[in-house]
Amino acid sequence: MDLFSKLKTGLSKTRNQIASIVKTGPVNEELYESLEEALIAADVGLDLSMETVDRLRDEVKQQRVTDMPGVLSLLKELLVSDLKKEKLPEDFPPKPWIVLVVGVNGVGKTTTIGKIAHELRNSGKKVMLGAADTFRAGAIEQLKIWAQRTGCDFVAQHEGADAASVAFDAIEAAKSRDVDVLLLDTAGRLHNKVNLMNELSKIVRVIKANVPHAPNETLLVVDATTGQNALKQAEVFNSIVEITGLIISKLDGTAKGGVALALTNKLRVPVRKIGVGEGIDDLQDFNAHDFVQAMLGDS
Ligand SMILES: Nc1nc2c(ncn2[C@@H]2O[C@H](COP(=O)(O)OP(=O)(O)O)[C@@H](O)[C@H]2O)c(=O)[nH]1
Ligand SMILES: [Mg+2]
Repeated sequence: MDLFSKLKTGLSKTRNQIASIVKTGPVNEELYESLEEALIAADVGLDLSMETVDRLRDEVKQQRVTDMPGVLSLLKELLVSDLKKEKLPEDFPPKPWIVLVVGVNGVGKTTTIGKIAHELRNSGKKVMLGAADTFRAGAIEQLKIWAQRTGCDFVAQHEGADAASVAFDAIEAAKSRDVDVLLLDTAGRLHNKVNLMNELSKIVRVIKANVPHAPNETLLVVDATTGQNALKQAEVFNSIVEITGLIISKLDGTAKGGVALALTNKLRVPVRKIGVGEGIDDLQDFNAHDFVQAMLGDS
């Protein structure tokens, strides 16, 4: 199955719901209510769903659209433009480019790092993985396997080591080995917010002190299957580190995609990538147009 098909499978529930609404008849208040319900059910969030449908209603009036396909294509345009609220990444950053990857345990950080490393290696970059999730030995080992699989340099200490000290080692090594991109894995123990905050802030301090232009990206990974819970996670992490981009993982395992809209709206940062499986190639660039198409379908 190609990647876009996987994404489409993940978003099929939302699409089917939209399709059945579209079949139900005339453009009237009931239609708007159904669309609002569908967006809420797709995890777009209550406020944003209402606001989106309000804007849709205005657009429909203004453009004098009277048919259902016209309404749907206006909705798609609105959603695509909402998903493009992006700050563009720096294209040619000075080396090493440091990407800090954060998120709650189990959302797919380490796997995503492996997939990104694979992409970067394919584009000819020299990549290093730093194991700043020192909480479990298993986490270090897991990242090491990804490093071997993708042909990346790897820097780690032992289980329980100071995460910021691992970051420091990795930065030093990245500089001396002329690495293009250093990807730093971190632990995400949300149940202990003070520890999490101390650990992540310290890592960021160490990065900034040693590479003034970094971190170039701080990516928050969220698991799409957690739905609106992802918003709470985003809020917590964004209060600790400045999130610059989002990765939505496990979109192959969910019927809902609206969380992408909800998160972009909340943090005002773009979705950079989406995860659509556990394999090395199961990472897609986020394309707002394709995403909305997969969510709403052709109906
Ligand atoms: N189906 C699916 N599984 C994923 C995806 N990304 C990660 N996983 C799985 O989620 C689990 C936790 O991933 P891991 O990278 O260890 O999460 P971490 O604790 O945040 O580092 C693993 O079993 C991964 O294979 C994805 O996009 N789709
Ligand atoms: Mg991990």
